[in-house]
Amino acid sequence: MTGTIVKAISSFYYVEAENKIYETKVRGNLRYNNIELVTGDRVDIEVLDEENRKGVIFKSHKRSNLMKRPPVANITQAILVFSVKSPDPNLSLIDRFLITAMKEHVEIIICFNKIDLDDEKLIESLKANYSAAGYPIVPVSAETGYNVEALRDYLRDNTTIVAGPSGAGKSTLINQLVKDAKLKTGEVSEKIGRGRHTTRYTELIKLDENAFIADSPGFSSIDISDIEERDLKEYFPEFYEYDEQCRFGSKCIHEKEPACRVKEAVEQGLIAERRYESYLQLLNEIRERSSRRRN
Ligand SMILES: Nc1nc2c(ncn2[C@@H]2O[C@H](COP(=O)(O)OP(=O)(O)OP(=O)(O)O)[C@@H](O)[C@H]2O)c(=O)[nH]1
Ligand SMILES: [Mg+2]
Ligand SMILES: [Zn+2]
Repeated sequence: MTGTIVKAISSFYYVEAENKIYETKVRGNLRYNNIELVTGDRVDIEVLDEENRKGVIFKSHKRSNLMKRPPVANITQAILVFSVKSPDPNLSLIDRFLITAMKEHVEIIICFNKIDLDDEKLIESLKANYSAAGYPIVPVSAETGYNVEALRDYLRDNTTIVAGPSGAGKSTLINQLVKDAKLKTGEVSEKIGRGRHTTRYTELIKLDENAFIADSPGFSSIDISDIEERDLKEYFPEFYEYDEQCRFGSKCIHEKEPACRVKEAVEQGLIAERRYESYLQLLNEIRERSSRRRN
């Protein structure tokens, strides 16, 4: 039988096949290949005990993509959840996540949660940062249910990972979207202003034959060291339309070059300054890392 790993806990893999969940382990020969199976992987299993739903994985299928943070394979879409406050959104972390998701050709929806707390209308400047980049932005309150329905259409025919920092409200949101999900949620610590890492595993929930949604553990950092300096600009879609117009054309990395149309667009307010600063910061980070590697 072919199935999908819906959850991985140490050496146990829970595999959904023919609408049943089997508890499986990986057969020895597969382990020698050194492939670490993750949630979302397609696998062939042999059922050892139908009554108790136990089996063994003897083959894993080729992946269409693999994300490291959160660890998940074969997804088509990510709903990136950050709260407008409590905890405050870390913009650099948003940008890093966008890069890693784009790299794996994952569709992205940015979801700003806890709108019910947003007395200062922080959402406006958050939206302004990302509107030129073209990602869909969906403000919601997972607590009150406000605008959660706007996400539902996106789920159709997709395998969606819900990702974001601890405490942003990922599990609360999925509980609103999926009637019997009953995922555990946890309070944000007042003292440190962060979530308590309530969700421990990336877990796929089957919505129908063609749609899955996955809850995932919160993350607080994302490594982008596998991106090359000259490729970084590809991950900032709001730069594309100006790229060719720089004096150095597509060779321009929009940093210190003269007659750079991207820098001009930033000055004209066509590209969010905050995003451009983030770009420069990541550029430096990539450089520092590669010079350290050389030494
Ligand atoms: N005010 C408000 N609180 C919310 C909202 N959504 C979630 N919360 C609260 O935020 C806290 C964290 O929610 P979780 O759903 O556990 O967050 P998570 O992103 O799953 O966190 P981890 O599993 O730790 O990664 C809980 O106390 C929720 O009740 C919201 O829209 N508004
Ligand atoms: Mg959670
Ligand atoms: Zn330029």
